[in-house]
Amino acid sequence: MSAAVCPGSYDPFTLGHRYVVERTAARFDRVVVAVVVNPNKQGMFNVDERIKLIEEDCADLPNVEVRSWTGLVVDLLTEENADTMVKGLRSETDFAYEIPMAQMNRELTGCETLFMLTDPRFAHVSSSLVKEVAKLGGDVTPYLSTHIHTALLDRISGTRT
Ligand code: COD
Repeated sequence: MSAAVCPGSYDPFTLGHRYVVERTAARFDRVVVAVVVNPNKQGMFNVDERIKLIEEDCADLPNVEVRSWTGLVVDLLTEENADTMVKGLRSETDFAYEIPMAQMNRELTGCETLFMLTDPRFAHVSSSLVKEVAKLGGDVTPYLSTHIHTALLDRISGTRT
């Protein structure tokens, strides 16, 4: 059984992330979407909230599961019996950032990193840019599922505590 891990901060999960997960789910028997905890970074959504939002987003993908992880991502792959990590690529900047990590990860455990090119509609989309635009009153509906868009606006307006 083939298995892949899609790690990320997912604060929040965007349609760019969804595009990568959906395409990965079409190519692997099992996909683990891992919300990687960064103890030094306070997100807009806590880890449990992110997991719930992603689970709702991926409810139509039966071979996708969502969990949290703290530590080296390659150790998660070992725990999940997965030999492939999938990362989304938007630009050469992403690629340059990912190359040393992919090489280091392969040296650490032999884990393979597969790069999935994003759809041009999402090549400029990041969680941080979406949050910034939304905070300043811009329209981010093209980049988020409806329930995540609602959660984001509620959080910004303070109606979601
Ligand atoms: N379209 C397609 N892909 C996208 C888009 C988009 N619009 N936006 C983001 N992505 C990709 C990113 O390139 C990334 O692959 C993934 O989706 C997650 O994105 P983010 O923004 O949620 O998460 P990041 O970029 O903050 O990454 C968090 C990670 C935990 C994945 C990263 O920090 C990491 O790999 N850490 C490794 C920890 C570790 O094991 N360290 C040792 C390495 S050698």
